[in-house]
Amino acid sequence: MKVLVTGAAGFIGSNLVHLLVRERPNWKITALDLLTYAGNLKNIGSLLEEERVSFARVDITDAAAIGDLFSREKFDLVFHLAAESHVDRSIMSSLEFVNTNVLGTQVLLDAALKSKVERFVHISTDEVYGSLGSTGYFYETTPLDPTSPYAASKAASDLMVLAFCKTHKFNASVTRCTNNFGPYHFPEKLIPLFITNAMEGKKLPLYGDGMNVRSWLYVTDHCEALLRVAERGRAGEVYNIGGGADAELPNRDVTFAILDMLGKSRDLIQPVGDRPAHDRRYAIDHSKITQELGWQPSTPFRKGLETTVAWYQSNRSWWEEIKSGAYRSYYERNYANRG
Ligand code: NAD
Ligand code: TDX
Repeated sequence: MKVLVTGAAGFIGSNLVHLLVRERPNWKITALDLLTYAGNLKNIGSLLEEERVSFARVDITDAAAIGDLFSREKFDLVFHLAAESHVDRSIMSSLEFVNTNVLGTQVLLDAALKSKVERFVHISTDEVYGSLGSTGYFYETTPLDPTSPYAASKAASDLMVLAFCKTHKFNASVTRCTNNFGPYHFPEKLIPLFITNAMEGKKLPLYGDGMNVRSWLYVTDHCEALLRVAERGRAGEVYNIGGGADAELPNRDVTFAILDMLGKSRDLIQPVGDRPAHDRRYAIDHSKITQELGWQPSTPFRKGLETTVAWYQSNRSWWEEIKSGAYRSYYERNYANRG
């Protein structure tokens, strides 16, 4: 089985490659990534020593390079994770989001169709559904109502995949997952940013009133779900993937949990100006994937958070290198005008 993982040096992509190497010993894996600011070859470095894992530095918007790769390798299965993924960056500038997330997906679909890829899994997000009030859930049938340029670009790419399923009888599924956390998470996102800032004794910039709710899923649980969808999911179907009831939490409570685990004072919390159009609450109904494919989240939120905190404690050089590099100028710009 020849498998392509796009975005393989990013957070979820690298965790997926680790899982596939562990759980599917006969698969030959091509890990593709452009290595943007968010991609880090160290995330999969040890795996590249295996003969059955190779790395390709390719831009998914480069139709010629993608076309060559697909016709040479004849992949059986594609997991498509490559994306611009950070909402705050999409608010500052959205062109790269449309390029990578929309055009890049279309380029992959064309190449996959032409080279007769048997199965394609498009990794999307619950953010395409927009924002919930204090009750209710997102279902696969919930209308798309994205509020950020990031979410809009993901929604567009989802629709392109589903259109290929209808028009070309292409064998793809779309997954929509809630917020992930775990090892190799780039420290611009809430959980890794707050863990590492707290470890450094820096302030934790909590947006707005801190009561926006996210549903958290430990990244390995997400990757297990993706494997099930790849092997047993149905063509043209959307599968929601989400955390357990214990994992639906306001940002303030997640922040308290991080500070408590690190033995740090709550005085480190700094309320700052809100994110524009900040979605109030995400909550996923994942009963479809549970009923059809037997998947459900298995890592309780607190246990996953303890593992994550421990990972950042024992991999200090991994995130210190990131935080001391080019990422610093983004950090200064994003938090400069929030008061
Ligand atoms: P990430 O930003 O950590 O990783 C994205 C990877 O894509 C990076 O390694 C980057 O170098 C690569 N990439 C970017 N542009 C590229 C291009 N033009 N060509 C090739 N590679 C390129 O993101 P993540 O958090 O790992 O998210 C992966 C996927 O999962 C995304 O599609 C995202 O929308 C989706 N998702 C993420 C979450 C979450 O909580 N992180 C939740 C649901 C869905
Ligand atoms: O400094 C911060 N302060 C803060 O209060 C940051 C970075 C975030 N927040 C809040 C905003 C959100 O309510 O924390 C919550 C989580 O924010 P992010 O980590 O930026 O994630 P979110 O915007 O929810 O999107 C994430 O989940 C869905 C991923 O980044 C997306 O790629 C995924 O699709």
